[in-house]
Amino acid sequence: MPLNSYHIIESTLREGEQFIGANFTRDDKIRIARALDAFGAEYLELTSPLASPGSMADLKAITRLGLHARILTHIRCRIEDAKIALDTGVDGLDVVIGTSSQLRQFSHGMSIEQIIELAEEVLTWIRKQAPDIELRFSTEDSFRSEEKELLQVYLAVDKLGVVDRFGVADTVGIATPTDVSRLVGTLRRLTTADIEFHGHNDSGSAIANAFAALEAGATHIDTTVLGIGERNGITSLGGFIARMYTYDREQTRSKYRLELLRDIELMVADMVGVDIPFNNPITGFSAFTHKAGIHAKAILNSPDTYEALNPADFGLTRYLSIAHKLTGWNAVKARAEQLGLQLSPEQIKALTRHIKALADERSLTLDDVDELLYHWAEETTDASPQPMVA
Ligand code: HCA
Ligand code: CU
Repeated sequence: MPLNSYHIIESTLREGEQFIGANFTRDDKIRIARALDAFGAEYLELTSPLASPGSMADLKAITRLGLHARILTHIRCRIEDAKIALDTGVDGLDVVIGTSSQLRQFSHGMSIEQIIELAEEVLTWIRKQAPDIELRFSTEDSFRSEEKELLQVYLAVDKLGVVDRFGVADTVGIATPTDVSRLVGTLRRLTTADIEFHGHNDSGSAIANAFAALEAGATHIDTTVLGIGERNGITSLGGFIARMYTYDREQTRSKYRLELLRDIELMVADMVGVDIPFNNPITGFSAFTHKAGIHAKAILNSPDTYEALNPADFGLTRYLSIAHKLTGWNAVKARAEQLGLQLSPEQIKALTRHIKALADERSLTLDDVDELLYHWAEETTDASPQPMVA
């Protein structure tokens, strides 16, 4: 099924600031904002100006950078918050209020009726003050809220005709793709505004859930670089991009500057004191390495046999690992060619057997294999080269 055209709401400067290791300076925030803008993120969401005086000053500074991306800030459903946020020069407000029984009981203490009343008052007030501002209304912990009550809230707000977008949030990361599909699909049928999905990754489903949201009619997806956020974070920008690229390569390549992804991740990882995970989509260190001989052979013939993503599109290169017992002679031959060495097919096959036998005894490095290749190539004039002990 064709997906709606969608937009990324990049929240590294809001949700990402809630990551335990994050303490962005003004300069950090400006570098992140510029990098994400260059990447092509359509929106940047920033921490509420009410969080601290520095947050307010940073927000104002970023609205003045003249970026392509629209600048949003995230506020509680309160007129006082909206008043202050509107003075910062942002393009849009993301208004949120908790609707689950947990949040109603332990956070703000309001009933559904009171939530509806407040939302109506605040959203109408904002729209009156700022007819052109982009206005989003979201419920926090949407997936642990009673569906009936949740719909009461969204339908009441939809009737006002003042919001551009509804948000749904899997605040504690428990939704399945089917849950997301159902809720987003229901909102799609019953309401008229765009739909944004914000999904936490506590059970590892954040990327799949974001995709399910798009399939069900969502138009905006929240991401952060490396998925950083509260606890273990939300849908990661890179993971989401990998998901969308494998769904529609050409569209993804034309929407975003994919070759910038790795540097953006390295920059943010450095700022928040983490490494890029080894199994990260696209940029994890093993994402484009191939090991088994069977894989290596096919990759040498045609990389897309075992690569759904072309590393070159991300400014990356693939790596064939050959120094191990699962190696194959095609891979060893390719390495010999890379080194400019002349070895007969028989020699390559014999050397491959030798590498496997050695690897059964101890772990090998590429240098070990290269040394063997050079040694065998030197002996190439001899009738029977003697295996060197590496
Ligand atoms: C939080 C709030 C939020 C808000 C999401 C949104 C969440 O708990 O810090 O406004 O769409 O996960 O519910 O990040
Ligand atoms: Cu969140």
